Amino acid sequence: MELQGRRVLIVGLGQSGLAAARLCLNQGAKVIGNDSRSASQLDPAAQALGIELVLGGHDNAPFEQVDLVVVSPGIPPLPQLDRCVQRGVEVIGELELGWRFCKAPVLAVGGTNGKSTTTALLAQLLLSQGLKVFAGGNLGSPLCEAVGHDYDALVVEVSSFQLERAPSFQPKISVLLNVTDDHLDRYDSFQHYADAKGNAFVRQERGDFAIVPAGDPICLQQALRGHGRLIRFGQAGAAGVDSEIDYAVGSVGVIETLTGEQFDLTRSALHGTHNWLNAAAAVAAARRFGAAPESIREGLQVFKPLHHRMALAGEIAGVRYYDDSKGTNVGAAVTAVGGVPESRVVLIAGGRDKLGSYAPLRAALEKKGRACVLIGEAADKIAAALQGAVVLERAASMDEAVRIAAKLAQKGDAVLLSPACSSFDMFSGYAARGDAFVQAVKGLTQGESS
Ligand code: UMA
Repeated sequence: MELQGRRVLIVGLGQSGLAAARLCLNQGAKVIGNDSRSASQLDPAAQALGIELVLGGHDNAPFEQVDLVVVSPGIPPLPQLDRCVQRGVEVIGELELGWRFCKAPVLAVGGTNGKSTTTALLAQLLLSQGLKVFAGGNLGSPLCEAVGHDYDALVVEVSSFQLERAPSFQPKISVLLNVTDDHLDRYDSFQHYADAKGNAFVRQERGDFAIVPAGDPICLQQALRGHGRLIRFGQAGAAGVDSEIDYAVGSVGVIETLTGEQFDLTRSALHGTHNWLNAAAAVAAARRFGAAPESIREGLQVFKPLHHRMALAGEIAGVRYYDDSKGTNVGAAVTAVGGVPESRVVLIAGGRDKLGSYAPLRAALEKKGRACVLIGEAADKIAAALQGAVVLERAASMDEAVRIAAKLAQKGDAVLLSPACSSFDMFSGYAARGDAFVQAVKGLTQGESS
């Protein structure tokens, strides 16, 4: 792609927009930045780029007077973008821009839940093989930041938002872990959301690999939109699909069914069935990328889980407190409730609603819930869905939620922050929300010792 002298409009000047703008500047483009924020609210790094800025909204940006528009993943489907497409102005996402300039093969990891852990684990498995690896995408560093570096492999967490405008994206390996309700505030149907995720398969050719869970028709339907070779992972002994499984999760870890190679997970930091399935997907991807079994075994041993994903925040009076602030949708919260080793859970949930159904959470809490403390904008909607299933309480802050949860929990229980919602009504992001939870748990410890 030639950008020298071309006019490029970057929409959204957060992490993705900044990385895209820098890449375009390095390629000799004339870059214009646009953001709904005002100058005082904008990331100072955007001002430091020295590009023309159109701020405070999208109405005055020169959408149709440029050669290329690059949108950040968080930008909703603005009418201006449709008009650009109608008039022949190319509109692409930051992921697509990065892809066009990257030279190393891409391994993409998508799914509603588990994709960050799987991305980080897969990167570790390839690092243990001695490769120079970029790990990023939705995980944190935009793909555009990988351009110009001498990587052997680019392991990229891909979100549905990033895949919406990625028409030539062709990962060598594409993993889709699962698709459950999420982001229905952005998509008009579940199918549209699933289709966005499946865009990571569409351009794959015969030499590429499409890795999906065995017995999952939604993921399979997406994988079959491309021509990548199908590889399936799943629970050993799963009724009806056992014969399809290439990477099986057994009682001690992952087995490569074709060769009988075993990968022990019992001494790894990966806990819970869902994490073992994520590990099976990562092992499958690493093996298809040529990693040796010994490197994978070493990688599994040294891997450290990410923050805010079922991280133990403390144990007080026989109650364990888990921070799963990254549980930003109902499916994640359901998995977390089912995955905690304790038999009873006091769940802290709520935040900004994403318009999905909370019914699956009710079913999970009927089995294992002691109580649920609700926070944020979605509290009423969640309360309506959970009424009668467990004891319900409300809290106005994370501190208050943790104090109430501590009172409701009994010895041997878990208190779990897995909100099933995004955090933006009360926090700057899921990390800030998780940090607030950890601080509140620390506050309990101090209260106890004083
Ligand atoms: N903005 C506008 N107009 C709008 C909305 C936003 O101008 O209508 C501006 C904001 O003022 C801000 C900028 O856009 O200045 C933010 O852009 P962005 O929302 O795309 O966020 P980035 O900072 O670029 O971060 C993005 C991802 N964010 C989203 O997809 C919402 C990050 O994923 C990702 O880590 C980062 O790129 C690097 O690749 C976060 C996320 O929440 C973790 N992802 C969702 C998820 O995991 O569920 C998809």
